[in-house]
Amino acid sequence: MSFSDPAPPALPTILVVDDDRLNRTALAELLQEDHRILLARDGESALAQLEKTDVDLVLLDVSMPGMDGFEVLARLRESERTMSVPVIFITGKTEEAEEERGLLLGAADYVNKPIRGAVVRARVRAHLALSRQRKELESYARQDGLTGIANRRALDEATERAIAQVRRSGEPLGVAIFDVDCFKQYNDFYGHAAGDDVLRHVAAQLVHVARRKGDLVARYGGEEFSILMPGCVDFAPVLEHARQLIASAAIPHERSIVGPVLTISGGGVLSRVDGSTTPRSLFEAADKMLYEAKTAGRNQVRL
Ligand code: GH3
Ligand code: MG
Ligand code: MG
Ligand code: MG
Repeated sequence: MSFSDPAPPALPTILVVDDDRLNRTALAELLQEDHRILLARDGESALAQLEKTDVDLVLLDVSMPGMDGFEVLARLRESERTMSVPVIFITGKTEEAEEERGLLLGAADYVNKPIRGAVVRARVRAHLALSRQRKELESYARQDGLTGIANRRALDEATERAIAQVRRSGEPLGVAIFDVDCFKQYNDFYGHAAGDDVLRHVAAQLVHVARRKGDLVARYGGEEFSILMPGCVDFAPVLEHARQLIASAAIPHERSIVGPVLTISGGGVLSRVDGSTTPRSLFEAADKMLYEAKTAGRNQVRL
């Protein structure tokens, strides 16, 4: 394989939880050809593995010494990290009430022992496919269709999380809004499709300025973008860098009052959050600074 080949898609990871070694081995052998298999012999070690490893599906025994499978599932559903992982019970408990309980707890499926290998494989495949589709839909729901960056919903959620994070750490939180200057005239003169190209370009450039882990670049609204930088201590250069990147691309904009190239203005706040800080208060403060940048002549940033 040459270095330019794309990495092969990772095999889905399945955690097999059963106190009986023979059962674990049988399931592992059944699935190991096209899955990565992890093993756990009891509920406690299953939960520990799930906390530190990304698992795509769990095959879960019910009767085990210590924590039983029902309790393991209940615990999984309590943690944000694991609450959506599909769980299939594989169990000798064949009573209707037990199967009902497992499904009501949120199991994806309930399979009785002794297992029929081909059926287990098919069910595993079906639930992995469903789970993959759900993840894809979730990710589309947080993505802006035009530019591919985060959308407003993702930004709102990330801002809530960032506020909680910096409240714990005591670090500052940087929030900025950028707005394309004289964009209405751009659309009017160059056409809406060219305007769309500009928005894609601006999005792609902003991604370069806020790219530490934990940073987020989002489309805030029509021709407005936002960056979120928890733990940033020096925010002003970031804003200025964004402004320069767009201006130096020298995209012609004959009808701009700033022109003759396309520019953006930006407003930001770098704040210590307290109990009264909300996403709304942060964006209102950033918007106020943006307004100042606009009235002061555009193609500038204010913090
Ligand atoms: P200012 O410098 O004060 O920001 O002026 P402006 O013309 O940029 O501001 P205004 O809010 O009047 O116009 C924003 C324009 O952005 C109007 C709208 O048609 C355009 N717009 C919003 N969303 C999109 C989009 O998805 N694609 C395109 N091409 N244009 C969009
Ligand atoms: Mg057992
Ligand atoms: Mg605007
Ligand atoms: Mg504008």
